[in-house]
Amino acid sequence: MAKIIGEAIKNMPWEEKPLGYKGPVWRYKGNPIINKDGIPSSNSIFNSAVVPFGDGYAGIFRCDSKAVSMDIYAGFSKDGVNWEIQHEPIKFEGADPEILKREYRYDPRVCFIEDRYYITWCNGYHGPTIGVGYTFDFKTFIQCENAFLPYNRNGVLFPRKINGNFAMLSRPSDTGHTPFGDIFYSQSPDLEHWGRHRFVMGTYRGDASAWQSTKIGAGPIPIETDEGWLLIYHGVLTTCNGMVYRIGSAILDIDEPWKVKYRTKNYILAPEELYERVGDVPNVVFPCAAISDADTGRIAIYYGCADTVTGLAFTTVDELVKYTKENSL
Ligand code: BMA
Repeated sequence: MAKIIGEAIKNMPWEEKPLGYKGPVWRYKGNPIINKDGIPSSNSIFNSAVVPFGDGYAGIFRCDSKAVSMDIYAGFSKDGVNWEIQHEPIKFEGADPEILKREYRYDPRVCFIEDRYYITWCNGYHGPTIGVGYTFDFKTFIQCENAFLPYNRNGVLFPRKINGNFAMLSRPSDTGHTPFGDIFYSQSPDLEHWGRHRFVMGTYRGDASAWQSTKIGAGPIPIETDEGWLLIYHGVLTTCNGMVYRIGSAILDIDEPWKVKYRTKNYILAPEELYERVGDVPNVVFPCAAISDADTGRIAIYYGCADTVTGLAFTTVDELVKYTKENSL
């Protein structure tokens, strides 16, 4: 039995796997949990991140407005399923005014480390790069220096220091819709200066695992387990009709996370339901957060659907680790 190394989470969102369902990850019956018009100004709410907070949950949500301006908004929930999202985007303070200038913000991740909640997101600064900020209370938000030069996306922190340094996965990219992309690991003593970059894993060229042949990117904050870091990530295939986003999982070495122990050949979740198939960008499932309970091994995955709404799906650490090991490339 694989074990989560972390906190016990009381009353986390959960549904048992439906009888007869074969896959390692199953959807919440009430999906989508957040609709496109969850706040008055929104065109779509998707690719969003949540964490346990107080006696409930807090989150940072990607809301594209009816002007189709991309920004991030705080929200709160008692049960992790029903959310109240603020009507105004987050206002950051603190950083150098040059860095505080907003171009666009999207695809947030949230990671509790030591005493605060760090937020990373895709931040427009002469092209996309990784924005970094933090909050203690989801009311006041401090922005730090961007982690990297443009162009980069999918910056995902690890939930503790590794070998004495903060650690982040990211995906160097381009100014457009990036027809390539591999996952790298970077280290920092202070969350400002990043270096000691290591290659983690790349696209899979060839027919054996074509769903991840165009680009890949880290999803939720990696989950610490007794088998290594459990990483849930997205993989993209370019078809004659555009890009298709699916979800896979990998197990990374606990002390040297750039060493990949296992990585799924098959996807673990793919666009199948209508709300994943049809939307502003069809055929996209894009995970940005997971809540995991060390006591029961339950994992709840939050993912964007068709760049329009937000879905919830479930697995257990035991099931996903077993699946990843038994179906590894
Ligand atoms: C990526 C990002 C994601 C989006 C995906 C599919 O490049 O922009 O926010 O979900 O494309 O459109």
